[in-house]
Amino acid sequence: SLTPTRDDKFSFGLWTVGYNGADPFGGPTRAPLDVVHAVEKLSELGAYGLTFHDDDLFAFGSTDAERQTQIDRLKKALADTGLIVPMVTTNLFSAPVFKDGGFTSNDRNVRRFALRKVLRNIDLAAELGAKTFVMWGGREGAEYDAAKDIRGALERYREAVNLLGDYVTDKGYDIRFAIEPKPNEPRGDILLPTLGHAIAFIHTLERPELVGVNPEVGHEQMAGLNFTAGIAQALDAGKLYHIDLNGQRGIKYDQDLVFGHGDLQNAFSLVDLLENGGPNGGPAYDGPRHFDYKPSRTEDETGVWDSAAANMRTYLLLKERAAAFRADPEVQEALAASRVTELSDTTLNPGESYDDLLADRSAFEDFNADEYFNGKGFGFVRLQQLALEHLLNAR
Ligand code: GLT
Ligand code: MN
Ligand code: MN
Ligand code: MN
Repeated sequence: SLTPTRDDKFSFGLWTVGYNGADPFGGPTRAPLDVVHAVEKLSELGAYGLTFHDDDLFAFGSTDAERQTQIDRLKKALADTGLIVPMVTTNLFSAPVFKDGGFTSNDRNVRRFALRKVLRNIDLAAELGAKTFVMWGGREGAEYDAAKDIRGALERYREAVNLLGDYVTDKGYDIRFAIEPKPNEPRGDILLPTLGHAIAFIHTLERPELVGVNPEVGHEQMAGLNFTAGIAQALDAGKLYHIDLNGQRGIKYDQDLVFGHGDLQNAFSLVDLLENGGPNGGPAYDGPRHFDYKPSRTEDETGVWDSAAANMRTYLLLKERAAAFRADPEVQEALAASRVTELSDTTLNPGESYDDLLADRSAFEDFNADEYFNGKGFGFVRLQQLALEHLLNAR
């Protein structure tokens, strides 16, 4: 069905539908969005979750009473609608104090303040039942090579994440962390610029099992990378803890378009992977389908809700098309003809050793590499055209 339900696990950042249209060249084009209204509308549209930064819910510098009022208003709206908070994150980038970063600012006092801000927000995340805590370090980086000791910054990043791991463990919180990579913007170069960098970093932590990644479609594509391929590697590493879905058109500033409004073919292969890419053809990922997009500043409030609905509808359309793609006997035949399925056969036989391989003359001495395929192609283009035709609903 193309009507979103709670079972689809669609979630939205409060900062997404709440984006007021301000950009580096112009001010807001929309009025602020109240959290209670956001919860009501998202629930009505069929989402199951709302996510937020501390500063989205209560302004930076709020008094304890102001903060509590907003938390109570959110809790009531959640209770009234049944929406949940699957993920929470902390804003370590908007306030001027974070201009050189939070966990990795050159200024030690800023780093200590950043940690306190995050610890406080982890308590709130636990209180609201969030299972994932995202860390997007947009200000962790530099414009100038001499300005940042990158190895020192990585040590401080590690110190911070290790401390957070100790904290949730000691408190008994059922929370895992997800690092969100981005290559640049707002910093000239951001630390942990791609999901590959982040996964390598995670393996240096004291509690790597508590930390995964939250890759965003547009962020990997800003680096010219194939998002679906990156997600496959994150799944291979067991590190896909959360995902930010949106659209991006090529290597340029972070567009945060509606999911599918960028590279549609890659969005199709992504949904196919998430929904049908498990070992037995089932879902490869069962977490929230989280939309991190920005309703364009040309839109009014109607456009905000239209675009929120568009994200979910596009996901469901792609899910439908991907299922049809997998079910098409001609696709199955083409996959076999292209030897795609053969890649799941191990290269050595069970029990075969390198000695056995070295003794196998058919693998080398008698293997005529020039003649082996006899000019035969793999047929990948035909396969891709079948995918495209399913995507276009032409089959
Ligand atoms: C910010 C960023 C997003 C991150 C959010 C989480 S904040 O909007 O551009 O990609 O996911 O901190
Ligand atoms: Mn983005
Ligand atoms: Mn963004
Ligand atoms: Mn994001």
